[in-house]
Amino acid sequence: MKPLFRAAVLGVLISLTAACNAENDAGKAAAPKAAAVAAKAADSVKVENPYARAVPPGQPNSGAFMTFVNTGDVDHSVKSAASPVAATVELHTHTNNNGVMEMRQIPQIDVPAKGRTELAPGGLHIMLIGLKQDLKAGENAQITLSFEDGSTTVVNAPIKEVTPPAMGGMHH
Ligand SMILES: [Cu+2]
Repeated sequence: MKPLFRAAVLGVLISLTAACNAENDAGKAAAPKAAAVAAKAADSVKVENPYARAVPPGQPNSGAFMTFVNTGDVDHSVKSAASPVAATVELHTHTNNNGVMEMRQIPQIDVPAKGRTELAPGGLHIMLIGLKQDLKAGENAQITLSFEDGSTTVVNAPIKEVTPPAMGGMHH
C-alpha cells in the first residue's frame, strides 16, 4: 500500500510541477523564450504505422491502431483522442472475460520512457464511435492525440481493410 501511495503522490507532484511550468510559460508569453524548455510529450512520443479500419457503409463504429514510441526519458500517456470522422473518440482495450473478448474504455494509454506501446486489433485501440462518413480503404482518417501535458499530435491514419482477429484464435 505504502509504495503505491508514494508513487501516487509523486505523480501528483509531477503533474503539479508541470502545471506550474505551463502557467509560468503562459504568464511570460510576452517575454523572450527561455533557452531550455522541457520536451513536450508530443515531441517525445513518435507515432508509427497508424491505420484505421475500413468499414462497410452504414457501420456506426470503427477503430484506429498505431504504435507509440517514447524516445524520451520521461513516462508519457495519451489521455484522449479526437477525429473529424467520428462523433466520439475513446481509448479502448480488450479484455478476455471467460473466453469472451470485450472492449472497455480506459482513461489513458501509457507510453513508458524509452518504451513502446502497440495498439492492434484485439488489444488497445482508438475507438471511433458514431462515424460521420464512410471509412473507405485508400482514404485517410485524421486523428488528434492529446497527451498528459496538453500537447497534441495530429496523425493521418490511412484507412485499410483489417481482418478481425479470429474468434477462438487465442486457443491455438
Ligand atoms: Cu473499442
